[in-house]
Amino acid sequence: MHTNSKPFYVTTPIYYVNAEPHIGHAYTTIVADTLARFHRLMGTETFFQTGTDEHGEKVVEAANARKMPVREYVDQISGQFQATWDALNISYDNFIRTTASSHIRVVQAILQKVQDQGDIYFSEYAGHYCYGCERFVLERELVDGKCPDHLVKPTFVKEGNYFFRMSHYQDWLIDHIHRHPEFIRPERYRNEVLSFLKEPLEDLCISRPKARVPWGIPLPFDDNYVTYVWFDALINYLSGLGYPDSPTFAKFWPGCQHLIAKDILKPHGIYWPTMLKAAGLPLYQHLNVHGYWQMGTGKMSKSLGNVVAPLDLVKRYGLDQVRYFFLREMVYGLDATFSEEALSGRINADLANDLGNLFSRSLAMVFKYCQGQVPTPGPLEPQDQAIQELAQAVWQDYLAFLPALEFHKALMRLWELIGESNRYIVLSEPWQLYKEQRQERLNTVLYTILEALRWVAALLQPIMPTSAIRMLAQLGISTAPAKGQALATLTWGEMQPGTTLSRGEALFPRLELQEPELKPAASPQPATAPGKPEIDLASFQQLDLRIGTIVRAERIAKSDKLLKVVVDLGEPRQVVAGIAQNYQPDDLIGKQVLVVVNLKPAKLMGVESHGMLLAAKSEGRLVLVSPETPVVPGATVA
Ligand code: ME8
Repeated sequence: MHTNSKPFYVTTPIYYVNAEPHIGHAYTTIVADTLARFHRLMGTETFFQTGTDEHGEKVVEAANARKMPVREYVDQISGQFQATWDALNISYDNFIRTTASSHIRVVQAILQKVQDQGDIYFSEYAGHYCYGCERFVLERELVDGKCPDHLVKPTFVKEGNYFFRMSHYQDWLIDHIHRHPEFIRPERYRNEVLSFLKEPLEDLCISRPKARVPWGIPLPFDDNYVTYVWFDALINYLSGLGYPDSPTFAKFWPGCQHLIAKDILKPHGIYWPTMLKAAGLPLYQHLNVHGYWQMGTGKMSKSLGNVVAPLDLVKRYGLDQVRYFFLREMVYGLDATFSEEALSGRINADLANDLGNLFSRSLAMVFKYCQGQVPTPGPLEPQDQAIQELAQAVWQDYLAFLPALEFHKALMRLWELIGESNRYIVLSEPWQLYKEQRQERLNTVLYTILEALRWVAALLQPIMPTSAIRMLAQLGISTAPAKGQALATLTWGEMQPGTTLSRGEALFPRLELQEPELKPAASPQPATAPGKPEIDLASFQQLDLRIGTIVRAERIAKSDKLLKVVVDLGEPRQVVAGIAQNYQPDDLIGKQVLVVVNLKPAKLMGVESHGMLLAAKSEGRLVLVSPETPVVPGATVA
């Protein structure tokens, strides 16, 4: 089968800490996460690195603008990136920061190596400097005299600096790209780099005078200068693996694949390979370049101030829903337009209708006709065989599309299996078979559907990890928490008859489209309770209410009212609840409670609270509100 034994190393760009994460960053990081999960599920040893780029003038400016010491500022924003990736279920193995001493050492070692072999020289330089790009830009790159990425006029700068003899490697690089057609992909970006290389390549200025830019890595051979931020940043891909001596470096570097958007094609497609060559190192395997998420017509970017924060989106639409949308909507390599309408449209059509309905109606039938157990199939008829064959063909294609970054195709193909399974149910009419007491035929049909669903769930694991594991669990497939179901060895017919299934909440609840905006009532309304005005439905719908299971509870020091509680809502969440006089911490473990999850975070007695537990007040006591029967943690309340 498609097992790929060469260890796989995937990287995202290390993001600048000059502003908070937005969905452009989230996209690249989710793609990397999908690839990492895919390769792990294929049985390939995998290393996934992301991180933050913390040197350079822009970062100093951003810290100054917030009146913060630079060190404190970079810690804060880097922490926000890391927390965002944790909340998005990003399974990175290493989060690298360029201010870490382990990285600084490697940058200096590489500079020294390149210097020793004569590829670095000192010279005066005058040119147009774009502070946004943090580099000298060429006249011909400007549009109307402005940098096309930052829409500002570059500044004329003249100073003595160190240069890397990049021009020396021009012919070698052109030859390498010709001989490795997939080195830079998709093809349009390979062509873009080749067309850039048709002009004579200039040497790269790799230093900044310390007097002007103190925040950087000192050159090992001249303490008056710091390293240009790109020469520093690109080396993260080596330092994160423990270059030069670590076995991790030896194992993973040959299978290195970078993910970037087209904004940083030149540093990755030209500077980086020539730097590696000069340092005597083998090149990365693939540079995988994607397009931009656009808002309306322009690129979403921090400098243009039109960004969407990933966590806001996830709070509103659900994590796996957003992950699905990103991968289904954008053709890797091309630009795509982001809108909440497109997102909610996909959620309702593809997830709630197609997949969610298929899953819930199938499970409902197994409960109704087979006591919730996987039935034993009888002899197969052609239409059963057709589903099995389709599943196998879809799987094969999926295994080819995913590593080729053709996520939209992989998902379209998978949705063919979902569509066909829905049609198969309609044509096979299980309800009729039940009425006619054709139990064996009914069993075969239901078994076929359950197997198809198992394949769908297994193949969705890299893209929608939480939902896929939840589906597999409901299908009675127990997977070790961090492992999931292997993809290389999927075999039809492995579901064991007699296995008990479990029903749960709708996987992907339908969204109410065009929610009316929350507006204050035009005229005063009769009060329903003292001090509480009547509210309209839209106001109520602003509340995000969920059921969660308490997994930890403890007293808060010096408080006789407050307990610190951790609730499992599909993900853990800490809430401070004023119920210490009515509940012992130990009695709460395993209890399901009603939680307001979109309450603004607050600090109570110095402890952070992200939500509120709801309790009835009755005769001076607080009684927690719980669902009538247990439900899946994270279930919404409507
Ligand atoms: O360039 N659409 O960091 P950065 C899609 N520190 N992806 C987008 C995007 C958009 N509208 N906006 C940003 C840097 N991205 C350097 C990298 S690497 C050695 C140093 C994503 O914070 C995309 O991956 O500006 C893009 O390449 C990256 O964020 C730029 O991040």
